[in-house]
Amino acid sequence: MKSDKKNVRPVEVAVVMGSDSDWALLEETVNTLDSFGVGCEVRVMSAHRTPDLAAAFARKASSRGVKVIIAAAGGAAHLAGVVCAHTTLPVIGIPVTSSFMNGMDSLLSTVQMPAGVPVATVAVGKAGAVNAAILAVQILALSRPDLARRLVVHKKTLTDKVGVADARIRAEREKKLRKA
Ligand code: RP5
Repeated sequence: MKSDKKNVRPVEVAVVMGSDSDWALLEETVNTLDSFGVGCEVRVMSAHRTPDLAAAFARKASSRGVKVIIAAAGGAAHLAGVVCAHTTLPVIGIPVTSSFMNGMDSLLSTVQMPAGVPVATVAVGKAGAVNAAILAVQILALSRPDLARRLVVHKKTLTDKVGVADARIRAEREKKLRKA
């Protein structure tokens, strides 16, 4: 498919959000996809305010070369479910933190899909925004050895960070005990 002009990579992941008020969170998703070198497109559309656009976008996504759709919404968070209703592509749902129940409403609206129409729902908030991108990369990596290698490096980075944190906390504790 055509590349985004600012992004020469082919677009393989579509990131859609229910409102531009979700963008601060979704930037985490896009930054994570960028860090893996995965091309994405970013769109604002709503299950409630632009239902025809959301359905048409989902129907055409596969023929445009999109392989995974990430959909984020808050409150009565139906966007991922509506998108999923109109495509056979894998759909990952991000529940956006909301003002009413801190995202519990978004979580349940996104995750409680009926049998046959799965939305792979990630955690509420930043962890979910990052994990949605990583899950999308893991799906793409099934047929992309370069991405599979990047995921191995990513895992090692996580492990190394814990090692550094462990050493720091133990050193601080030993220092405190020596002073006592
Ligand atoms: C949802 O309603 C959006 O995804 C957003 O999280 C929430 C509030 O939207 P705005 O009123 O800020 O546009 O559809």
